[in-house]
Amino acid sequence: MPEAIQFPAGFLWGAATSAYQIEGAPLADGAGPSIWHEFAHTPGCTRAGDTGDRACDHYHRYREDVALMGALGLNAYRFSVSWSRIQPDGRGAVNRRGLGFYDRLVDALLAQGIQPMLTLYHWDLPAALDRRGGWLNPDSAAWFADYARVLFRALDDRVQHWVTLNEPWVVVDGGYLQGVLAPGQRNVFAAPVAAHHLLLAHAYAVQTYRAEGRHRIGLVVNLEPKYPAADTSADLAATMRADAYWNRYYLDPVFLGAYPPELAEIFDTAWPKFPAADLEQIRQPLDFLGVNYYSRQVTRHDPADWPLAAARVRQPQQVHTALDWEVYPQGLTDILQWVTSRYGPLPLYITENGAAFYDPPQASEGVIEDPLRQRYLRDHLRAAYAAIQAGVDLRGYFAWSLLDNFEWAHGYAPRFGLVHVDYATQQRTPKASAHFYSRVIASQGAALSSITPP
Ligand code: IFM
Repeated sequence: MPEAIQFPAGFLWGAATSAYQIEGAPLADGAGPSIWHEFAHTPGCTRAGDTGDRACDHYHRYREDVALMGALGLNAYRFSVSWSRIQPDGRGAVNRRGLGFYDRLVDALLAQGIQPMLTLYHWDLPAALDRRGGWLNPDSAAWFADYARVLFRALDDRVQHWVTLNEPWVVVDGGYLQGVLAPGQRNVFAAPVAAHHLLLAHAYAVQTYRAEGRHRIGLVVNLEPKYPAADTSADLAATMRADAYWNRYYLDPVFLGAYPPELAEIFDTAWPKFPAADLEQIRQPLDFLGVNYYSRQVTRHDPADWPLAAARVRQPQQVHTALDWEVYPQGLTDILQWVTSRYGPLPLYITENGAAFYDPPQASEGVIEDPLRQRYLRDHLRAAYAAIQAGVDLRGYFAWSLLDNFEWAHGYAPRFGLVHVDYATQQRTPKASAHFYSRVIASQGAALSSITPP
């Protein structure tokens, strides 16, 4: 166990959410529908037909939620903006009432001493743009930059951390390759095109920010370290393919100006020839990188797996979350060190980390014990600290998530929140893990050495 933990001064202690997962009221005040509104309202797409229509009603209760963050001692909050609240048709006219919501949210955060980290795109593309092909349309990068400019002009006087895209890997894998997330396409020829346009959209937004903004902008990726199941050439090659697809697909173009060579092998005839000028453009210097970390993958060669021929080997001796994700804190240290060594020493944030567990029933009124989540938090924060000690320039940690919320195709069943939400009454109750996190924050991490969750 590490001793005398003390995170650096200025470290951001936050929690993260996203618009469609918590806001509710998706069509309020002139907003247009998003692809997630349409996907969730299509029978069979989400568990039990759950939708984000009400979610945590954060659109109406944001002041209460910000007060809760203040009470827990957070000094940062990562949230996303719903594009179709700002531009109901995805392009052109700006809806001032939609913008007003985020304007008030930012002011409320700053009044509590909480730094906003704003994500421009967390999966909820305006449905009107999907009608035009969505991320498959080469104009999508310019649409995104225009939308981003509206927000830079409105909020950069108060927002110091901007994120272009959240987890482009999930957007493409779930939305265009496997068809399990909006917009629900399952097309191996479409997926690499959508990925390329997302990367261009990211780059155009960064370029726009350099002209309009005066703070910091970065990208958020989900990373999952890959370890070979056995020291055989087949498993080692499978591990490299999985690593290329999950971890290097977006980072290599952004930082090195080239796609990983394994992608042409994985996509085979579906892999297009991309213009060299696009890759030059995608390589825009960033102010920081956000890493979302949940688990690792022990990988073996498996010809039945599509498209990687690389399967996950379950580790039965390990704790798994309610979504069956292996809990593996060491992977967080490993992946942060890997990013630093492969892409250079750049400021990093852990922009998401957390776990869905089945919380035990409330023992008494207002008390929700969640020992597994407390332990998860403790062990991952220790792993983050180990990365700092190993030389990683880690500037902050955002727990996923502040509130229990809409977990996409899984609906409301998995609960990731530090704060329990009773969806019938919308009552918020901080779980024991929230109180634990509070103590960690108040002691700048020192409590991680001494507090042992049950
Ligand atoms: O809920 C999601 C979030 O929207 C993106 N990252 C992973 C989380 C847990 O699945």
